[in-house]
Amino acid sequence: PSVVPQEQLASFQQHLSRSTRILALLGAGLSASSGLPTFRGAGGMWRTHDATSLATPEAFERDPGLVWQFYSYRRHMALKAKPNAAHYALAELARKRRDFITLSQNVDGLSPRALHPADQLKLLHGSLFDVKCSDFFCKYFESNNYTDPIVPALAIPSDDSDPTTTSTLAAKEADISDINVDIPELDHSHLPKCPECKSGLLRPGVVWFGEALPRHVMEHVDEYMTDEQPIDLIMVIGTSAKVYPAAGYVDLARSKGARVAIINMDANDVPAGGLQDGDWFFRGDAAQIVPELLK
Ligand code: BJW
Repeated sequence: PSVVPQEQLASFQQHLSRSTRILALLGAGLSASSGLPTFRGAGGMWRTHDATSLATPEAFERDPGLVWQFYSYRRHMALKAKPNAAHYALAELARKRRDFITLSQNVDGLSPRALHPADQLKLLHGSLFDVKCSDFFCKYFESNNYTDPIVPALAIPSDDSDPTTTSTLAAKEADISDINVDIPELDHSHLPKCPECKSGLLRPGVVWFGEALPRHVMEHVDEYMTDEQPIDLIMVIGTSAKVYPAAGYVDLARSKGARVAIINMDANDVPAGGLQDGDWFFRGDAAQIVPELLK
């Protein structure tokens, strides 16, 4: 059965069929039904830490071991997760419509794994599977590093509390996002080192608060946004739209004529400025709604 009101679905699909320049802005809610937690609201805590408080250069400076444990856990979970029907539907739309560009805030690698055409997918906040040197003066950067764990000290410990686990069975993994599971304190000697400068620590190639978004990505997005052609549609999928500059693309697209379609679980999570005439709000799980909208 359809999860989308038929009248709204028809008007959205009619507009989509007439649209040429189309954008999607993606957030963590897109991957929620693949089993990956979002940042804000329920699930936004990692141990005692607000997930966003670990996504800063200051947190890495203060305790790189803790920040690596957080990212190593997320790399592991993302590798175990599978793209959902929405990732596939967006990738399919991109293959059909070459003027459709996806701006993703997600770092989980699920859109690339759904074979979203790479030239139409802009990773605004980098990727968990990019790794770079944390030394400002060293330019070492590596993409598609799927080594899990990236160093032995970051291996997920096994869950010794599970009585069914024996040394001959595959050990059940402990959930280190839970504060009741002990994790070791890790210092520089345990963490991945830069193979180029040999002194800096490696860090995840994601964009932390206060850091600039990747230059080549920004240049491409700026070019798309400043093109004289109007933008017809922006789909805002599974994002609280509170983090800039990403959130600002909704208004920018509006100013270029775009109609806005929001797909979100939470009726209150509308972009700054609220809902406007001509917007659609499709409430529910993106993994169900997006494939239906794009059918
Ligand atoms: C579902 C669902 C289901 C759940 N189906 N829906 C202008 C104004 C004010 C502040 C600023 C500004 N410009 C810049 C700033 C500062 C800052 C900022 O924006 N702060 C705000 C918080 C106020 N921005 C920055 O610092 C950025 N850098 C910058 O501006 O640099 C300037 C500069 C220029 C030149 C030189 C130097 C500097 C960088 C921002 C980087 C954000 N990074 C993070 C971490 C990435 C790494 C990692 O993953 O760990 O990105 S923070 C985190 O938030 C992550 C996400 O991509 C991002 C957005 O979160 P998202 O995806 O929206 O997730 P949630 O959890 O918030 O929302 C989930 C949504 O899904 C909810 O709505 C749910 O309801 C919904 N949902 N299940 C459908 N099944």
